[in-house]
Amino acid sequence: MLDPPGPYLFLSDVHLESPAQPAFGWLCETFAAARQRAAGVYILGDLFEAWIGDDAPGAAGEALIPVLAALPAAGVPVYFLPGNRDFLLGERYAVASGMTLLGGPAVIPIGAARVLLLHGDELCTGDTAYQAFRAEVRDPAWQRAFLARPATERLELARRARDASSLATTGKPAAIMDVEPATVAAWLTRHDVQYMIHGHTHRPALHRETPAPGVTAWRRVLGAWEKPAMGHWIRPESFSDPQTPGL
Ligand code: LP5
Ligand code: MN
Repeated sequence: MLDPPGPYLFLSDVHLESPAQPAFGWLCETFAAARQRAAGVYILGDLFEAWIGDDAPGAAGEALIPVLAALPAAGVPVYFLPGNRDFLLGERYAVASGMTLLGGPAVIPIGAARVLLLHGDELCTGDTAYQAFRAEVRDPAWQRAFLARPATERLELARRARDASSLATTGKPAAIMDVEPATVAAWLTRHDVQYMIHGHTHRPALHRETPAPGVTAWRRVLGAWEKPAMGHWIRPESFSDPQTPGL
């Protein structure tokens, strides 16, 4: 008889910028475990602290290529969807590292369930200043113009954007930087899913949602890798019991 499929690994918000940072080592250990037993690895954005283009992956981006590529080489597919820090990660880096780009929010089947995956920033619609910034930098024309600049300039712009963001976020109420309940409900309903997994807010939790009267759904929020972390593992068979959230 065939072995049941192994668990899926979900992670986000590692915020890599140097191979010397502790999170780089934790990620290598996690991927070594995933190589042995995962059915698939899903990276839900902000793998990197700031991605300015595939031509300038930086020390962490370079060092991670063989670590990522070892997974598909062992038969474990790796999927990446973009965060607000690494939305410029493209096909060239994906090919070098063996990752499959999802491009944005995606619905995947796990066992008997349909699960909506997203970074989570798109759910923070109360943060209108951020949503305006997001709309600008996700515009293909803006991205072409940005990527045409020399890497040194892009690095400086990213540094200034990070500084501006740090300043802006210290002045924002915490509730504004969390997901908007009505937006969560709208996404669950639009994609007709009972399960959602995202990161971004750095507030790990499992939430029971009620997208419509009498309808229950589950929202798993992944944590950031600020302390030793192994990602979030899900066994596909955990969805078979209707009494458990699976996530
Ligand atoms: O990232 P984090 O956790 O600090 O805060 C996010 C939102 N901020 C961002 C901005 C990124 O941190 C910037 C780094 C991007 C790296 C990619 C490089 C390529 C792009 C270069 C761009 C020029 O995503 C923050 C949210 C918070 O999450 C919670 O959800 O609140 O949003 C903001 O802080 C946005 C501000 O409110 C408004 C815009 C400030 C940025 C202005 C850019 C200035 C550019 C300077 C160059 C002239
Ligand atoms: Mn984020």
